[in-house]
Amino acid sequence: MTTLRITGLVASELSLAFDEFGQVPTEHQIDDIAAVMSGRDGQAITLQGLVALCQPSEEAQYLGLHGSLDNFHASIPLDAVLDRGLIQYAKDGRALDVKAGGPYRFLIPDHAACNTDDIDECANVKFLDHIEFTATRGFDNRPEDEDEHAALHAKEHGHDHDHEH
Ligand SMILES: Nc1nc2c(c(=O)[nH]1)N[C@H]1C(S)=C(S)[C@@H](COP(=O)(O)O)O[C@H]1N2
Ligand SMILES: [Mo]
Repeated sequence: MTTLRITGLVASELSLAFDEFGQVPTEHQIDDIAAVMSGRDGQAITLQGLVALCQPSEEAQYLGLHGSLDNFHASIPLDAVLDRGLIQYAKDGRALDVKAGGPYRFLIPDHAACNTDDIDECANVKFLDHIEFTATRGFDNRPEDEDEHAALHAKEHGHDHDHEH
């Protein structure tokens, strides 16, 4: 079973499996992502729910989002996403397929357009397998312009991508 590792400045480092996402209390569950993010569907827990589980320390200011499958990484200010960030773990009640960006995916309702802000669409990290709480900004290889987006999409073989730039 693929797990999501949670490490860094937290009281409890975790390795969460699909079943454990389902067991997160209802108050932190999003049963239909479409209700908060149009055009997306599936099930998620809120970032607040994750924070309740791992209890980051006061020093944790950045969230490192790691997708090791394709070596994609983002590091974003925690404050800016704490009240809206989601971790998608399912679609139609089943584990999220890699074709849909699984096993886990970070999603930010009301994100900015690519490259216009720290909290942009590019930070919706697919193939998420590791979240890291850090004091300072960590490694981030999000594309920085149109050319880098084009190069990234050219590399995407076999993944669903209906995204136009
Ligand atoms: N692992 C991974 N996550 C990724 C990317 C990527 O190349 N690899 N591309 C990012 C970028 S640049 C964008 S704009 C969004 C696109 O998400 P979509 O394909 O669901 O529209 O995914 C982001 N998440
Ligand atoms: Mo992007």
